[in-house]
Amino acid sequence: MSLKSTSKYLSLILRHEPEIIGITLDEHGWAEVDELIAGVSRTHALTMEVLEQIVREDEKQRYSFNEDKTLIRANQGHSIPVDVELEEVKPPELLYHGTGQQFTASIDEQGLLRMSRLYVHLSADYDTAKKVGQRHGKPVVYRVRSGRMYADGFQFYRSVNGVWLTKAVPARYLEK
Ligand code: HQG
Repeated sequence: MSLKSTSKYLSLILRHEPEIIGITLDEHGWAEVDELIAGVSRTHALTMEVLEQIVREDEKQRYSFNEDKTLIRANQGHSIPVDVELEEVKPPELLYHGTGQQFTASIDEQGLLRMSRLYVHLSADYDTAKKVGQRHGKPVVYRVRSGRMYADGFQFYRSVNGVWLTKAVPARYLEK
């Protein structure tokens, strides 16, 4: 089993379905490291050393340990309602959102909705957004006029791994 597939499985557990290995997350999204390793290692080779390597080397820095490494959580991307203590910050003038061509008619009408996640996910750069879009098919990148949204009172958050989050983006702030 590759580290990548183990990491994907960790995302599923720590963002969406901890119950598949019989664990729960606390209100801040933390899982007990011991319980996580015990649950995951039933199907994926996982030791503390491997978990530390994943947290350290993950290309998007998706996970964090607490100080004494007894707890672990995903930094963003959740569908279950947890409060990962996101930092509310003033966004840059523009942010980017990549999606699949097939969603654009709906997005042009409704704006960006959070769908199954807690927030709409935005990127600081075009290339990252394009890669996110490719996950959904033929990629389309929207420019989000985040500076204007902020001036209009919308709140933005930046996760510790640098992903920008907001509750929704009305269509009037989008450009293709
Ligand atoms: C689309 C990955 C129709 C939205 C990435 C997206 C990201 C609409 C899809 C993170 C819509 C939801 C999140 C509307 C939005 N009508 N479709 N009104 N509004 N959509 O996977 O942003 O690798 O939940 O455009 O890198 O693709 O997992 O969100 O295409 O940061 O760490 O609905 O997940 O990170 O898809 O991806 P998702 P996303 P990881």
